[in-house]
Amino acid sequence: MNETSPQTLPQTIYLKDYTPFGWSVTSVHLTFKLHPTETRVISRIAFAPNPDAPAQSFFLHGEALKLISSKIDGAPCTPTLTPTGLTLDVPTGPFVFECEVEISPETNTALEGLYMSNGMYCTQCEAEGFRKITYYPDRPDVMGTFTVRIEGDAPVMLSNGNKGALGAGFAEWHDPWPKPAYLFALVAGDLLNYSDRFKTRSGRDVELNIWVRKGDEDKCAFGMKALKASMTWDEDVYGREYDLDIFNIVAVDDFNMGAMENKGLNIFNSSCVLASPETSTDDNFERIEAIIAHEYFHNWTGNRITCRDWFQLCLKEGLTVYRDSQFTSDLRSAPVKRISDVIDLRGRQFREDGGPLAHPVRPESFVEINNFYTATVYEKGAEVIGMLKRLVGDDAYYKALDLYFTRHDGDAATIEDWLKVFEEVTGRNLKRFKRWYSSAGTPRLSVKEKFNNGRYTLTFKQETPPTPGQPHKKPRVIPIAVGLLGSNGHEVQPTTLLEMTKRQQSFSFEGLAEKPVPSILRDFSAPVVLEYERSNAERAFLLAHDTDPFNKWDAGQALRRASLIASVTTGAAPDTAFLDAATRVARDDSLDPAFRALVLQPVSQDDLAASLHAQGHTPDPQAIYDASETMAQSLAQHLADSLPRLYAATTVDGPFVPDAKGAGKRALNGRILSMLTRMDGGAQARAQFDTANNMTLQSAALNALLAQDIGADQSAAFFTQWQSDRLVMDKWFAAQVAFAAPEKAANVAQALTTHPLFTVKNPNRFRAVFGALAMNHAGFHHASGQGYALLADWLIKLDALNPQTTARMCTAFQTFSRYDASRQTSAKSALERILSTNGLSRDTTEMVTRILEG
Ligand code: B3K
Ligand code: ZN
Repeated sequence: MNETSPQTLPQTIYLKDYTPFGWSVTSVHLTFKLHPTETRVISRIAFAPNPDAPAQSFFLHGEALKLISSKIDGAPCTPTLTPTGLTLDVPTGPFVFECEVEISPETNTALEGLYMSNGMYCTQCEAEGFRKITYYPDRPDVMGTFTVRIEGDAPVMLSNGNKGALGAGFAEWHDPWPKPAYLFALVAGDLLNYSDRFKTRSGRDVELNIWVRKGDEDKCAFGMKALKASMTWDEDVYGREYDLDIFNIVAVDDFNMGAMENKGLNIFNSSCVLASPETSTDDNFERIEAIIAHEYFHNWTGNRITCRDWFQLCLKEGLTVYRDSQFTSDLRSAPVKRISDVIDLRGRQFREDGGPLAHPVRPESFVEINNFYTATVYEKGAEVIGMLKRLVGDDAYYKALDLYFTRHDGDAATIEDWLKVFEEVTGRNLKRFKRWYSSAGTPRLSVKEKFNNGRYTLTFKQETPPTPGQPHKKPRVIPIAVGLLGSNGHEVQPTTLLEMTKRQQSFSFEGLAEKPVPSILRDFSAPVVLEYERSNAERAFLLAHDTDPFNKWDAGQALRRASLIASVTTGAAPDTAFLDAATRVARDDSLDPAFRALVLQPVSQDDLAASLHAQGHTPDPQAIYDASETMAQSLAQHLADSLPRLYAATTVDGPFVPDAKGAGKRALNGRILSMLTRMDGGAQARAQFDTANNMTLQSAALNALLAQDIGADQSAAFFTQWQSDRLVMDKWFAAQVAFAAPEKAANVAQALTTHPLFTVKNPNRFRAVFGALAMNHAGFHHASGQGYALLADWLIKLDALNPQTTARMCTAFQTFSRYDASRQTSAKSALERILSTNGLSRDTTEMVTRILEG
């Protein structure tokens, strides 16, 4: 299923080359005659010349299609076929193009286009999968109204829009909203529905369904609740209502990503919708709620207003991530959500921005667009919107959004359109701000302070290191939220927003009685690396007193990080300033348990490697691992006396409720239990494992034991208990690799690939093993080079089946040049081995080339 033959050089597509399509699509009729290997797709598409487009020849995308017949205005025609589509002479006025093609869903292992998963037909068209279904102008700026007829023997046959005629062996669907082909979807199979209804605020009665395989019906209630909460929230906060009579969600086991926002027919990776207390952790519940919201919110930000071209991807993704994070903050805890988002941003986006794969939030070129569904487009894209909202204020933000929705409803829009509504509503010039969209790399913000006669001055300097193709960076607009604390811990200056626009800029505060302690970048007001060298005493002070929860947490992180870096570079013992401060937080019952859990959470070893690298060291993954272990052990010892009491206090009475309150307590349970396990030889964890009545507590116990290499019995018991539940089995595969000691990780992963339940064809299972290996920092980067070699072996195997997931997993290698010469040599040879594979996909070729060329 490779997309490129080795002879064809992958072509680069540029933003600057955008030209509108020469025709518009007025209507699309599709008939599917379903068959596992010989599905027939009959299309009737009405085209009209587009007066705004330059003259061009008529071209329709199409890949891996067997053309059976084609007609123009009812008369047979003979298009010229190429590997990427067809060209044809067409009449000058409007015309109807009809064709019949044959495709083979069963052999489609790439999971793009129409494919099969456990006997069920299913589609994934974003970004460019529709061209594997039929010939079509497969680009987001071409929108048409679709009418679909599905013929087959499946009991349930679904497509976008509202229901049409339904009879023996067929189902029809009509979507009244014009849409690009990437939002097309079809599902057919033996499915059951969990249903409900929702009344929109203007009175539309909407049928809601979650479609699942038999046996999964009891895992839909939470997803349905999340869907209804999302529908209400979007009405309340953004004034956006649902616009069809039915909203369908389908769970599918084989899926390349989390979920897809097809109009009226969202398709979900089953791991992102199915939930039950026995099989899902609190993290799973929160993620499911957020993804359901995210896909639902796309109905307006993505579907009603779509993107002109794929370079504008952040227009829908950044905004929709921003909206789903607001939703989670409103439903759960805003500080906890902010802290978790920043952990994720630093872990994934900063890592991308600082390496060979760095690219702007709006990239200017690509080879394979699927390679640009990245943390930068999504998460940094969302941060840019957060900054904009901070700069213009809440009122102007919602006014601008209202204008955006009215002005661009039905459009395929651009970032320029988006910024223009803000300029019009606020009268601001956003030219400089726009650099956030065009310039890659994470700005480093350094700070100097001065205190003189009651005047306190902060001088900031911004510097963005070069990124591939962008050696020089212009200064950006950076919103810096600052508060000041007095020596007694009281706030002497509440949060103020400073707007930095220059390379270097000073801001002063007058009338202060003493030199304050600054709390800078509150709520993480901009996605930058703050370089402010403070004393550990000041950090401990902020951890104790800062009124901003994010900075309070970050002060603890900074303390822990400084101590770990000192251990790695000088062999210093864990810093007592950190141990004392963390102990105080852990014991402070007035603090939210979720917050305490976050303070006690270890610093990511990959982040430490990045910090060491930024400071000019060559990070040694084993030394980082050892220092992290020593730190965890010391903290457990420091807290030893309190651990039993703290552990007991994490008990949640009554039935499991996956809300923020219970989840916070259980998160703290996990942290305390992992410390206890270091002190009691695992007694408490074994007891918890045996009595747990929910997956959060059960997996916390298993993980704590596995981390100390004393979990073999529980792992076996877990397997016996859950072997028939595929989603829980993914946890089992992942945990063994994630918690393996560095020297064992690759062997454990390798052994798991011979397990009867391992399959390279299911992305969830593949990611469970190899995603976990890539996340085991010291294991993946082990000096033996085994981690690199093993991942390369399996990426080569996977690429022949599924290029998209392969390319994505290549990102594990993106940091290889941080490490020593011998590791670099092993990583390079693994990458070169991938690259020299015969028939390697365009997706993987692009990724590996970019990583190697850095
Ligand atoms: N828009 C989809 C992602 C499509 C990825 C294509 N490789 C899901 C989402 O962001 O909601
Ligand atoms: Zn999205």
